[in-house]
Amino acid sequence: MNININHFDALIIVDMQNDFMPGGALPVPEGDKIVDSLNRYIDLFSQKGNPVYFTRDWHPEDHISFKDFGGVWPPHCIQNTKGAQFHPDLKIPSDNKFIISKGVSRDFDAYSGFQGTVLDDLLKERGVKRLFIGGVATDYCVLNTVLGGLNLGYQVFILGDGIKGVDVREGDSERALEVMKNRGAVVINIEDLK
Ligand code: VGL
Ligand code: ZN
Repeated sequence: MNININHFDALIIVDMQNDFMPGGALPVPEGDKIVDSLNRYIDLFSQKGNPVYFTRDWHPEDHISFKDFGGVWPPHCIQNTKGAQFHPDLKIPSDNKFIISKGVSRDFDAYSGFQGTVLDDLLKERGVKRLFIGGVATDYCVLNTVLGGLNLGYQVFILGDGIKGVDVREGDSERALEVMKNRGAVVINIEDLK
């Protein structure tokens, strides 16, 4: 594939936070292994002046997705904790950067970066048409952010070399990829971008 990055393209990096990395509260196996690859995408987009959005899980300490409050997950990504910070090696650019917090109020959870956020408004304001999405977890927040983008009318590319899944059940990430591709998302690698 040969894709020219144009003015209407945006990069979206999903939930690359300490709690989702090995050693964190809700680790994605090898989640840290995609940092270098994501940094290459971040460099490419920021050099061209294209926007880079970083979504983050940003929960209150009594969030409904936590086991003690009726949910299924251990406590993770609690606002203003180290676990909620981005991986220290991720190259967060100083300009063309936007941080999108989700799952911020106690009674509402969001696996999609579009749910309860202004992401769609920010993208539409800029005239963005195509989204390039990577990060974690393939089978949760990447899946739902990709489907959200497709539903809102964006063309979506998945960073094949920049995603990792949890696989609570074996094969979840593979199945998530099939769902995304069936809905029209296209898997690319860094070599496909010009
Ligand atoms: C996520 C589980 C709970 C994710 C967020 O970012 O994929 N997974 N909260
Ligand atoms: Zn969460």
